[in-house]
Amino acid sequence: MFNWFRRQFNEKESSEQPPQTVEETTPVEVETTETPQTPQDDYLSWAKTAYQNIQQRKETTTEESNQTKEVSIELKAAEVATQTETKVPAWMRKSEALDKLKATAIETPQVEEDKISEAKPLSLDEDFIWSAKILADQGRSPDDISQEEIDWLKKLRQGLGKTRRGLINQLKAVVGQGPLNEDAVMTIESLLLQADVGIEATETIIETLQAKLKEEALPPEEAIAYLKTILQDILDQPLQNQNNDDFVPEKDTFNIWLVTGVNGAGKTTTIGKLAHLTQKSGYNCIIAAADTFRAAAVEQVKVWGERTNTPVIANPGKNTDPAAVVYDAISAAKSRNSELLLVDTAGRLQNKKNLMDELAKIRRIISKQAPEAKIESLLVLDATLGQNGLRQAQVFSEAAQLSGVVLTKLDGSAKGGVALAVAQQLNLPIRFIGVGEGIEDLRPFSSYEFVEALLNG
Ligand SMILES: Nc1nc2c(ncn2[C@@H]2O[C@H](COP(=O)(O)OP(=O)(O)O)[C@@H](O)[C@H]2O)c(=O)[nH]1
Ligand SMILES: [Mg+2]
Repeated sequence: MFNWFRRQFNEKESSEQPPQTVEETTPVEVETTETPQTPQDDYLSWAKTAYQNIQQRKETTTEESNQTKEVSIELKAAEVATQTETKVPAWMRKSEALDKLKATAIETPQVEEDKISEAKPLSLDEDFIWSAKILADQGRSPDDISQEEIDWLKKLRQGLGKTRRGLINQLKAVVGQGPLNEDAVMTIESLLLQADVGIEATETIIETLQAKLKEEALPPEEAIAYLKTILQDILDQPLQNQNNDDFVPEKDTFNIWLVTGVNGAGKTTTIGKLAHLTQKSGYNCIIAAADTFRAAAVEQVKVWGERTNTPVIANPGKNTDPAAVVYDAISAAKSRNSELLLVDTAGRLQNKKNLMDELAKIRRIISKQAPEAKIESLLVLDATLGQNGLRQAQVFSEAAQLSGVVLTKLDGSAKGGVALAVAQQLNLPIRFIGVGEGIEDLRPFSSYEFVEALLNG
């Protein structure tokens, strides 16, 4: 099982594998050739090895592949049989062969169809190689890469396409021209502001870049590499005041994640995607439907609960107290030994004071009912709103003691630069990003991958 929070396969599972299959899943070794390889060759062979290992893992873990093997063994046996039956009259052999053909013709395509619907086709294409390079550069080994990681990086790259095409490509062109004159600085400034990077982060970027380029003339490639490190530093800066670098639900602890944000930001969708991600990463999860302000909100959470096979605690009554729902959810979580409770909250109340009071009340209930719990409070921000979203964020940061941000809808936005504004202006780390409405379209945030997808897509 691939643990998305730790970005590795869960250890428990690998040790549980019977020894016979271990032999089969032994990672493919990179072929060592005596001639020195160029970095491109290295990446390509890394990608090929990762590709082969993913294929191999798929074959050894899916039941379908066992069926295929059986069928192919049968087919071979049938072939042998026809070969040995040479003494049988020609007309008989023909019909027998036809029967066999019919039998296998029905069987084989079925297996293939199953396989296709079960797993997405994987091909060693440009997307795969790009994603593989990103993983290789982070020191990952080609034998513990999951296909999902490749799929995700592909999505991330596509999701950031609008921002990249609109602005970042031009930025690359300017930065890549050598020392920055005043014109260049102005161009960079306006490009960053258009991508909603925000004034503060834009200033930091330009100052740092200029200082470096005054020190030494960097060739275009290196100037861009340097720009990438500046962006990554800005994104990572808020992590310095956090003790949870990777946002991982702690094992053997009761984790409670409060999900806040204005209406339509994507809270409920994020909760659904998070429930899916935590379940499939090996955690036991439960949801509290504490947005009781709108009746439809509870129904929406329930749909996600069904989709992800996650229990949802809700109160069917009208205008019920959200804190009471959270109270019930904590009891339910404890009796089920849940490791993670996700709390959906209302995005809009009669006024700002009500909203803040309600969030404060929920937090009080949590502290009282689950003092041992590790509480995190996530603010969901719609990237398409750019800087406007940040202003709303201020209200929540006062009320909810935020520990991080979920940036949604990057796929529909040319304002992907807002990630940098979040880090710089709110001083909050981005914990997850959403690049689509689908269940797989949300993953933990990686500043490295984000910047690569933004500048090197
Ligand atoms: N394109 C895109 N749409 C999203 C994303 N996240 C959420 N949405 C959509 O945004 C809309 C509002 O989401 P919802 O979860 O109901 O927001 P809430 O009011 O904060 O709970 C829905 O139509 C979602 O499908 C995303 O990452 N990309
Ligand atoms: Mg909602």
